[in-house]
Amino acid sequence: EIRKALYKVGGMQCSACAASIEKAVKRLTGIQDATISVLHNKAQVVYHPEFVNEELIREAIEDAGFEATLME
Ligand code: 9UX
Repeated sequence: EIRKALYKVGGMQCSACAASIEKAVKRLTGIQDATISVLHNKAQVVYHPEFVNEELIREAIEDAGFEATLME
């Protein structure tokens, strides 16, 4: 099973910001893909719910230094 989570992300200013979020999220077990858009202030994450959940992903983005709000 895979699920998708979309987050509004605050605090990104450059592509290095997006790269650091992608790295932080992909470090979690159960992440299939993470696509970060500086332009749209969004993070789209595809994950396996047996291993990880929306809140753990949100916390990983926050721990990387950004504001994250689950959208859907
Ligand atoms: Mo550069 Mo993006 O310091 O924060 S990584 S603006």
